[in-house]
Amino acid sequence: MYFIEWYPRGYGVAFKVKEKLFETQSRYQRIEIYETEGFGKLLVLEGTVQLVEQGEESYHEPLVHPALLAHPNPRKVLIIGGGDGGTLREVLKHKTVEKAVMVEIDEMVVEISKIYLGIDRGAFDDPRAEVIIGDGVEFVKNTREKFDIIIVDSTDPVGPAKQLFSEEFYKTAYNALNDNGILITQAGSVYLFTNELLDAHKAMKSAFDKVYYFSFPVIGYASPWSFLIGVKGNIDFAKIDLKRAEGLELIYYDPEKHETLFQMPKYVRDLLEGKLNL
Ligand code: AG3
Repeated sequence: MYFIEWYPRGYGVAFKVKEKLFETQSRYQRIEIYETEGFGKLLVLEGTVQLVEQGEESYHEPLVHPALLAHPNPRKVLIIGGGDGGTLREVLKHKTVEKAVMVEIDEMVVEISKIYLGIDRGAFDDPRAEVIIGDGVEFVKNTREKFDIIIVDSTDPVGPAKQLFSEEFYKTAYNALNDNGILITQAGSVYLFTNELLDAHKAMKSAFDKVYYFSFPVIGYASPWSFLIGVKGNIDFAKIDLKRAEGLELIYYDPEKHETLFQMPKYVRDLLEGKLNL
């Protein structure tokens, strides 16, 4: 038995699976959990791979740590999405963090992840964590709180997540950041969602003072995967505080080699920099 996620142009990512452990239709999406042969449990939303237990750090580490180490003193962090708790877990590894608010639209994802995955490894019970079930777009628009970091751990830019890649959202997120702040988002497969990456990059550029991008090979996704960073104020995302990286216990992202994050296939870099058009 196999689970296959089909990307455009007939490109597939497949896992051999022992069994389907759970399936339901929530208010927002189809949720499935499989037991794979070699990677532990697999979480699938709307037919797209969200994570495999053995390898999820290859997504959560680059999503969280470069931003938290580039910021001089990240105390308040907002996570949009991230219902499985992996992002929250990585954020709370940072001692500077006093409060991490996670706004997830689909309560079922949180509940099912607690039962079948447990990858939050206790993060949901951390006194610094606050979980809100609600729409991240609305939350960012209406909140009076300001954050040092906003992390968008969303599904692909279709359906409910589409708004999270728009200029309008990035502008409201900019306002919800402190004077020096960073927003980071997953931005899709470099080769197979290039248009979506370019659109999100353009939208972010019209909202933020500086925009960075990087790619990372994520287990279970059509790699390399892209990440976009919007900076409010004057933070240099290319430089991190190595001292604060001590003791983080990382597997994939290597703070000592932070500069290697920024490699991007040449034609994609040219597209992003406007030197080449599709
Ligand atoms: N967030 C989903 C990233 C996008 C995956 N897309 C895909 N496979 N087509 C992951 C949630 C983990 N916290």
